[in-house]
Amino acid sequence: MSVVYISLGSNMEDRVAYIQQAIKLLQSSRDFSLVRSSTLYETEPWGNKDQPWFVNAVIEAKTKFSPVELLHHCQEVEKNLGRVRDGVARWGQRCIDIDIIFYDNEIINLPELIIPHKFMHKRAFVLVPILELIPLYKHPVFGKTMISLHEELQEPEDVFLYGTLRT
Ligand code: PH2
Ligand code: MG
Ligand code: MG
Repeated sequence: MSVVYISLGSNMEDRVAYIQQAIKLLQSSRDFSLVRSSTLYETEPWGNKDQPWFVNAVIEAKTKFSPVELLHHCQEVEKNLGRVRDGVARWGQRCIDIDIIFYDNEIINLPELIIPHKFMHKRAFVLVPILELIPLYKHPVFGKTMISLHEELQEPEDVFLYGTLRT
């Protein structure tokens, strides 16, 4: 079994419901079990500011999936939730984003999958929730704890406590 950290985010419709639903669907596989989750945060958009604010959380899970299998599992859940149910198929629209942040201490550089997540160390919306779970864990590439990476953020986007998950 491997220990993984996964970031979830939504900025459409009922954001919390999408995150709850995503966690439920992730757990529908025998090869994936939730260990614990961070609280929920309401977060200013990072990158393109011209979009609604997000709700974000990070979960810790145990899995038998390989990294690429886990990616496919996450993508399958995104696909299941990403469908706009208004009669018109709009496959491109996404209301949930599920990103693998860490997979054990592995460093993976495949065209389809980069672990640790390429931008996690720049994002308050990932670092703040992950601080609740593994403050002293050292980033496998940079060798710095989550606390130091968070302290080093230059102009962090706003992140506010929003509530707790039902798991
Ligand atoms: N996801 C992005 C880009 N920007 N900003 C916030 N606050 N939360 C996100 O989940 C997020 C983002 C691309 O995946
Ligand atoms: Mg993302
Ligand atoms: Mg993604």
